[in-house]
Amino acid sequence: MPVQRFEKNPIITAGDIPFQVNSIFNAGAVKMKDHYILLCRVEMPVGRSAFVRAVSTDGIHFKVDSKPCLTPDQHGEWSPYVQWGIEDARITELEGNFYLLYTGYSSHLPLVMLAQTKDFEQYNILGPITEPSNKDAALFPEKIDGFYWKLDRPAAENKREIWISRSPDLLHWGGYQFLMQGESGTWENDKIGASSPPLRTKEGWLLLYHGVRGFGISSIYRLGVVLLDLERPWQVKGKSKIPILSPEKDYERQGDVPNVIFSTGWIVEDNQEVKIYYSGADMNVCLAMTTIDYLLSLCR
Ligand code: BMA
Repeated sequence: MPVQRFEKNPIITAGDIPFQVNSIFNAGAVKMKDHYILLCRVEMPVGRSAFVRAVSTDGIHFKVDSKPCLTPDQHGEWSPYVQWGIEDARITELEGNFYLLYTGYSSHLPLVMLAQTKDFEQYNILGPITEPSNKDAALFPEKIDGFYWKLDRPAAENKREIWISRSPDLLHWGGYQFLMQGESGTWENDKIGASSPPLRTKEGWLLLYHGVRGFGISSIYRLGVVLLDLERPWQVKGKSKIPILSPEKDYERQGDVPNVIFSTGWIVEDNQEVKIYYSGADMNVCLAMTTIDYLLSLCR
């Protein structure tokens, strides 16, 4: 099934939040027992972000908690690295825990933070797992060849590529390898980054990523899909030739950052139905549906 927007998008906007925010967007997504959990970024009136939880029984109608569940203030010794906000959590269920990889933003520039939770109420903040400048990090949901693996997007000079690295314990990382870069002169010309955490399929690890093309003062953010080898996740097996989702609707074209489709979470059911949670124009949470078979067909 080609990617289809939910007809009543957006599913969450600032008006649904029981406290004052500028915007709500870029939600990490996971299914916990029978509940769909979104960990959404809320930009507070001061212009710095925190996370709020939203819960649903059908994956479409979400109730947002009455206050943020994770804020920069809770970061103790790591506070200097999140002073300007925490952004864009990507959630991976791994060995009975949920891990959040998110951006810590401060005068030191963005870096990747790691936290662990079992219930989305208590969070164990484990600290930075990259130096700045780095963001768009996502953890694989299982060990491969005895190691944990993550994707991220270090920024060096004008390079904005996805890299992969491994760790024995989730805290110490090494074995850095280049994974992929945007194709010049196309929709992903300027930069790319991992969107939603890798999913195991029979043909390989399936990953959503975003590609950006800049036009002077503005940029367009779109989504693509890529397939990585199951045993050698540093090898790209195939990727979509064209974007799977591009800004078209008013709620994707108009907002704080126009012409942005950005995703940090998806949920798969029965190994087939895919719910992609994404945001339009950095202003809302939207839903699009597709299937694993369709996404795999784009990568062959
Ligand atoms: C990226 C991140 C996202 C944001 C996107 C579009 O660099 O900062 O949080 O949604 O840009 O503005």
